[in-house]
Amino acid sequence: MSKNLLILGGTTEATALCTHLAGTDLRATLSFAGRVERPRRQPLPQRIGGFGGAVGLADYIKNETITHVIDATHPFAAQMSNNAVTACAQTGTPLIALTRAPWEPMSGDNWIQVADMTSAATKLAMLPGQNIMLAVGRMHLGEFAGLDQHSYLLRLVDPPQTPPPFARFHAEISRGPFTHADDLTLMQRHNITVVVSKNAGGTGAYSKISAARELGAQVIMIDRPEIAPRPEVHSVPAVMDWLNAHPA
Ligand code: 3Y8
Ligand code: NAP
Repeated sequence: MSKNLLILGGTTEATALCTHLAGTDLRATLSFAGRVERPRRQPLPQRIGGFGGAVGLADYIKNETITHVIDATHPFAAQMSNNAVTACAQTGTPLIALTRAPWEPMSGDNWIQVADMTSAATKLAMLPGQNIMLAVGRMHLGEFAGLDQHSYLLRLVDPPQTPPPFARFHAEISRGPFTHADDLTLMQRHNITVVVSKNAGGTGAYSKISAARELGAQVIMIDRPEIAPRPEVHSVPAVMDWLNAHPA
């Protein structure tokens, strides 16, 4: 039977994999959650929207005769990744995760590492008024509501449908990947003193971290959530080697 791949996407690495696969004769479908208004066009057939939990994903795998699943989602997309582990175990489908290593603090960095979004908000609550770059996306702004001693620079993929829960904020509407020079200019313009960031890893979001180092700003770095064990690789060639070692 010929291979029929399902790629769980939404990251720079997923885009690189899709671009590579488009140049092969492998059949592949890219899947997005449908979180943003206009996901970046990719050179593969794509589907948008949830599957309906691990059960729905297992049904999709069976109905579409998927032979391999490649989880190239973001390290904070823990629910999707855990569902993929469950559904692939239930259906006996080979699964590989294409991930990127967490960022590590470097000399000159001023990081406070916290376990999760709630702990990041607790840290902010203890600080006197700061100019905060809150670059954790739209879905978690509510966890920082009420900390109005601060002013906020919010970076969002789409314009917010409801006003963000802050007294003083500026919403920067832009999607990455971002560059060091642009983030340095943006953060200087807003006199940023603290950056709140997920430990996303990879290159697409690192620019705010390197810019913070240059500006001497503090970074509240949020550790990744736990994900069930699965085989992981960090590059497109390693995914291709894995596919060659796992015939349909
Ligand atoms: C919908 C699909 C590519 C992929 C690009 C990467 C890099 C740029 C940096 C900051 C941090 C943040 C956020 C971020 C980055 C890449 C990558 C990455 C962070 C798109 C995309 C989708 C999403 C969903 C979106 C979340 C949000 C998170 C913004 C496409 C652009 C903050 C994560 O409005 C919302 O609901 C946004 C939701 C999940 C986190 C959150 O909780 O709000 N990503 N981002 C995917 C889907 O529907 O399945 O349009 O390309 C993809 C990318 N975002 O191909 O070049 O690889 O990480 N995405 C974080 O890391 O903290 C921005 O501003 O510095
Ligand atoms: P999540 O919390 O792990 O997933 C919540 C639900 O969204 C999943 O159970 C699934 O719904 C659906 N879903 C998530 N990713 C999907 C995909 N690629 N294809 C189809 N359905 C998907 O995920 P998230 O953190 O909201 O991330 C959503 C998407 O944005 C992912 O593609 C991720 O790669 C991308 N992204 C996320 C971040 C981040 O910071 N979280 C950053 C950059 C990109 P069902 O249960 O109904 O199947």
